[in-house]
Amino acid sequence: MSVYKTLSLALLAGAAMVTAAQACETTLRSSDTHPEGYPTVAAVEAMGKMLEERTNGRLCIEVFHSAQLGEEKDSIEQTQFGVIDMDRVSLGPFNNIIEETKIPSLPYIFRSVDHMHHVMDGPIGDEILAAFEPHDLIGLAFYDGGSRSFYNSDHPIKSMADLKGMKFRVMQSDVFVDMVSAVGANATPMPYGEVYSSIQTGVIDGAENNWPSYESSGHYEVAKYYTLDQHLIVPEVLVMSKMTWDKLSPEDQAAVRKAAKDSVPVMRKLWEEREAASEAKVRAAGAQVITDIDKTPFIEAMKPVYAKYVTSDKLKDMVARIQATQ
Ligand code: GTR
Repeated sequence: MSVYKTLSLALLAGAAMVTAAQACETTLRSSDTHPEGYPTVAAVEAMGKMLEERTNGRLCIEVFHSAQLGEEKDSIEQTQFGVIDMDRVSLGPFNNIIEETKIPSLPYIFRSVDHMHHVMDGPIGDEILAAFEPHDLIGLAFYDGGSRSFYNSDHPIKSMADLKGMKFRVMQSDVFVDMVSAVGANATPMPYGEVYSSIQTGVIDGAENNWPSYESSGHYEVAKYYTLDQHLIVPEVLVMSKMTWDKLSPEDQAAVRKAAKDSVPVMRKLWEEREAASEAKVRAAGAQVITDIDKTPFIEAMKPVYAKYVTSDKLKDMVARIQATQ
């Protein structure tokens, strides 16, 4: 192909991109801590495509992945202030702000991922989404975060006793600090982006997360002992800034809500595939996975966390309804 032809093709492609971008009247900026291709990032991109089509280009979404707009705690504040339009975050970093989010963040509250889906897809999920509004955020949809387990750089954890005195990074939430103390270890809350180097330099012994995060963050390279104790099944959430929301017409608000809900099955499918792929990748890279772990001592030891955080009648009722959900 001649240089001239290559150049003109490139110019044409550029022109097409400009037209596509210009076709969007409003581009919503959405934050995510994960890299391109991660299920949460891909799901919000899929939502953006649906929204663009359904609003005839009135609304588009641009996902800023890899924490380009900041770590989760900061991105939440920026979203409350309307600097960021949308944010895809774990429920964990909301725990210290919105009390309802503490309940699905309790250790072993869900019996399985299916149980979590039944709860979060129903009225309890709706109540939790509604709890965001007084905090200048609109709760749009829940995504999957699988189950989280402990991993570390030092030795295989085969029972609770092996955790004693170790230092684990947790998300910035008091619930998780107490959860780790309850099993005899020490918790260090810190942003996700600091975990790799903190393990590498020995500031902490390890952290806890699901397969896709353990893999995509590269933490398995510096902490190869992964124990499948599955202490948390914390859903993830997609929120919009109330300031952005209030600028949208009722019609566009409905379109945003619907596209967010419609992105959930897309996300779940991507999640299932990624969980399997991530597990296979870390195992092939030499991660030592301890699967035959008795969870009962962990469940028992973590019970005081419920006593500390489930104090009001409202929260007690929510826990009881979750436990009664099949
Ligand atoms: C991941 C989650 C992120 C973030 C991260 C963390 O599983 O998808 O939103 O919360 O964990 O541990 O900070």
